[in-house]
Amino acid sequence: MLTTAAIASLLTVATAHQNFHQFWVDGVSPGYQVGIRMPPSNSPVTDVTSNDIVCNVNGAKVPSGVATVEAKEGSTIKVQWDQSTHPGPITHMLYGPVDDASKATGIGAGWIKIDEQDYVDGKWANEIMSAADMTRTFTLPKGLASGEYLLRSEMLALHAAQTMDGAQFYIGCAQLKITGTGSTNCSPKITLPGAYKASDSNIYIPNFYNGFNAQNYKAPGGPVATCAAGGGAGGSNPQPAPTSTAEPTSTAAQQTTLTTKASTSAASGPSPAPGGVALYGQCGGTGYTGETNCVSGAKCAKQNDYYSQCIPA
Ligand SMILES: [Cu+2]
Repeated sequence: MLTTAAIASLLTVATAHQNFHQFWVDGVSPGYQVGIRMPPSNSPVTDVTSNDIVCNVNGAKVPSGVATVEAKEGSTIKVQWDQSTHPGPITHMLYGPVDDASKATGIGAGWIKIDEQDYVDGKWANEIMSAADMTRTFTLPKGLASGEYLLRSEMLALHAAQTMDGAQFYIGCAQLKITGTGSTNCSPKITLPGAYKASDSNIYIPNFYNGFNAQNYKAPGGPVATCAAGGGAGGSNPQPAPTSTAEPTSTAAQQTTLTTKASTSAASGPSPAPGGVALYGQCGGTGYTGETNCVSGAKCAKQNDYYSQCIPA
């Protein structure tokens, strides 16, 4: 039986679909809907065996015509989605390296999970994101091989998961050009489509409104990857979470530093740096009013109309 509240939420959700619409790399965004393969609508994918499960409807159309945005291993990534009242997790996956992200469909093997947030302290990821302007922040793994990648952001909505094929997958893929120092082999690898089955216990949940315990819920796709070099996928994954803030491991310390840096620059905007903009910082683009000179050893390179970035000269 559905409770009155559950029925009310079913009635309101029809207008609550969502898209992944913007992201920031180390506090800098290429712009609204820039660098992302935007689907033709904000409707969900429900057939997990369809190619649409990879990068949403039309997401496998290549060349994509979408800008590829520079990042580096360990970069802090912040994604922003449209407002969502659908209960469920958010997951991030990476596919690559490939020569040209704009020509990669992402269909097949080669994905790894780098970030996941499920149900924490009585709140689903969408609620936690809602309290943070619909954003989720995580880091790219360390030790990645240089090259281009697809970054897949998935919000799985479970409000109709009590029905087979009722779970709703909202998906967006961004294109990244990542500068890395390694050739890290991360595992486990995920194949899309293929990794998800309609009957999986985290996709089809008959008792979702009747006794389901969300505490133990884990999003589809298996565990967050671990990487041979550099240790851990680098995601700010809260689950293995006997609070590690006090733990003096270098990984924890670095993640804290990165997160702090990102929120500082997001809050203060482009700051005029003495000697010029740091490597990989923004140095130009529509609407940009900050410093346009790069530090010595770097030059300002146009990514797209919205974003120029300091890259090694
Ligand atoms: Cu919806």
